[in-house]
Amino acid sequence: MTKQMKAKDFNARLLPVFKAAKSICLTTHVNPDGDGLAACLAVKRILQNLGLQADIVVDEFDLDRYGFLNVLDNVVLDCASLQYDLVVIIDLHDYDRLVQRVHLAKSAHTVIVIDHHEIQDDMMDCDFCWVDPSAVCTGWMIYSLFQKEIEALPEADREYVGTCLYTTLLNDTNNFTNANTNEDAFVLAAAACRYGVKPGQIQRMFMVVRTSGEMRLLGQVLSTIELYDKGKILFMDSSLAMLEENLLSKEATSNFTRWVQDLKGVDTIGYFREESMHNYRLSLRSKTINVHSIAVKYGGGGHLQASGCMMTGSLDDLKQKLLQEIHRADKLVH
Ligand SMILES: [Mn+2]
Repeated sequence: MTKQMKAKDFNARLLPVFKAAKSICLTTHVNPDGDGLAACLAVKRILQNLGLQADIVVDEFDLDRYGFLNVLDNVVLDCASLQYDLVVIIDLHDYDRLVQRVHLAKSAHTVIVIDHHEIQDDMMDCDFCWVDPSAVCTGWMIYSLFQKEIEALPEADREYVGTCLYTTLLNDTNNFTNANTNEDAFVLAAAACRYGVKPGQIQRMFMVVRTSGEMRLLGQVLSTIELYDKGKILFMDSSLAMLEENLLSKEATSNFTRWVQDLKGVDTIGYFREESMHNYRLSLRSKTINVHSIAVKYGGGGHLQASGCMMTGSLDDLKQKLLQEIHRADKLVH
């Protein structure tokens, strides 16, 4: 049933499907990030201006970071009884990371997937999809699908959508520093500026760590840094005790790889976050090897140079295991 479409065909098919839907749900992966969530917010505002109402359904989690996008006024926290005619899934393509919202996709009349993660054997059933791993962020995909509609928005809505889309760029390019940063990123950034977005303002609101507790936690995590292979491989970790001590939830650690990914001489990063006893969420980043293939082995996924998975075991064993995986992994061809 799944139809992979090219952007142009997809664009032509999309609006009629939206207009015909009796009810619309927009959703993204568990622990929504600045790409998937802000892309949903942009689509919701675009649809509103076309006279269409859509709910954004997310898992319950700490949404404070997205306060500048009025996120609380715009999302519905998951509720088992919800059901929609059309479900649009942004920034993921598998059932795993939909978690409690799988029933939304399975009970919908029509399912559309818009994503840029690498596909394994994990594509969910859907009616239309556009999955393009070369897309810088899903915000860019939304921009290329709805550019005409965005240009036609009233000024305030256009600026809001621009702010959302700029946030997706900041999130997935780490402020234009990740390897995925390409010409499209700057085309979208330029459009956002034209819509009234002030890049420095959004960067401060979205990316600068704000609380002293978060900074202290960051310091503790950085102090766990261990180097291997003459400094080319960097591991660090955070424990539940560190979170408790700083009165923080696990959300606080979500972007910590950003602080180490450009260190001189470091090619590959593994960040182990303790989620429960002997359960670690592993974030992988690399300039030189395919970390996606490692993540997939452990039931995770993501992108060639930025992926994640869960690993179970003692931290020391997991580090040894990961070192072996990194040594065996395919080199990336640049
Ligand atoms: Mn993304």
